[in-house]
Amino acid sequence: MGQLIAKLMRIFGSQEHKVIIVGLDNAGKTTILYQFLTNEVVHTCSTIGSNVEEIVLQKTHFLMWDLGGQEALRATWDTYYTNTEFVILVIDSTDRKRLSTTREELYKMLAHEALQDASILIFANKQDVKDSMTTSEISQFLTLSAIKDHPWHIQGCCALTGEGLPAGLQWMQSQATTN
Ligand code: G3D
Ligand code: MG
Repeated sequence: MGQLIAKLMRIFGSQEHKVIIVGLDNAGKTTILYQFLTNEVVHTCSTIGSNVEEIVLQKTHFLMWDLGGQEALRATWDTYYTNTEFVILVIDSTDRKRLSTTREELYKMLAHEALQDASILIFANKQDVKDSMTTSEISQFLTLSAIKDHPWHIQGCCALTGEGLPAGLQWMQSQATTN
């Protein structure tokens, strides 16, 4: 009965999917959140704590938590994991130096019990910048093809123009409706 109700709620689109937006500081997380929300560039300040907004795509409701990415704040990410269905990992594709830190954070999350059922969307952001890393370079560095226990998808994007963001959201929506 509970399952039937859950299914009906999904069909009628009233279920809210919890999403956390993570990534190192300056990756573009807050810019992405507000680009989703308003299709405009919002002036961002460094996020202390979190921003939360509801994004609706064709009756699918996502409650998105944008978490602070500075080192001290990363330690608090796991307090947001309960009931998270989607992790959006935002990467600054120009930041070659810190990609290994991102990889560590990614594998820590994948191993976390509370995220066992979460799907992972990786945004390779700042594709507008010349010489930024391509999605395939990032995929290789992060050895994404080895991730078998979570659905994942990598999408190049530019948060300033919004390019690539709808494709990422569409992937999330397809995951939300098939799960
Ligand atoms: P964060 O929330 O992950 O810490 P922000 O990151 O959203 O605050 O963005 C950090 C900086 O990167 C901002 O610049 C923002 O404008 C810039 N940025 C975000 N996305 C892109 C992108 O796709 N391309 C480029 N070129 N810049 C981007 P400022 O100068 O305000 O600090
Ligand atoms: Mg921020």
